[in-house]
Amino acid sequence: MSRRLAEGFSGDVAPVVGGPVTAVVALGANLGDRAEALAAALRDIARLPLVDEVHASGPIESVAVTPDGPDASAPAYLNAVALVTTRLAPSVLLSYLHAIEARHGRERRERWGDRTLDLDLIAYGDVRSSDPALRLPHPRAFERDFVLGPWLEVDPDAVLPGAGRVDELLERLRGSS
Ligand code: PH2
Ligand code: MG
Ligand code: MG
Repeated sequence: MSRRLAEGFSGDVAPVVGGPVTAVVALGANLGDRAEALAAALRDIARLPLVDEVHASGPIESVAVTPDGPDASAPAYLNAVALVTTRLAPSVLLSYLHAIEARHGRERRERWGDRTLDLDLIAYGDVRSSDPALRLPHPRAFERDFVLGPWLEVDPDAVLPGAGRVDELLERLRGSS
């Protein structure tokens, strides 16, 4: 039962006790065969237990964003977003995402460094959490066009919990750049 899955889960994220929830997962890669890494990750996510559906955007190419801003001299990213309908509790889904990253050769080295695969949990239904182990929604999603753009493609009415409609956030972001 989904209620049992949530046992032992600590933090202020509500565990899953009801039906499936739509989670938003951002995918990114800027090293190796980027398209294959994203496609393989989507296949892996679809095969997870308690995942019913995966609806992915097409891939987009984007300039690498570093702590110092966009860096056109770094390898470019391929990014995509997937809507994942699941009864996995958010912390469990996140653990699976980390396991998929590891299977695809991801090493956790420098923050925001180049990577073969990055899977970020952007939102989980309308849950909001300040737990440092899993902040929801993702605290930087609102300022990342490579997340908001593909998200809008798969859900034109998407809302980022606590921040507003994704189409409006994207418009504001593009207007300010
Ligand atoms: N991910 C990062 C850092 N910078 N830049 C782009 N364009 N796309 C990303 O997915 C990305 C990034 C850290 O997760
Ligand atoms: Mg990331
Ligand atoms: Mg990440």
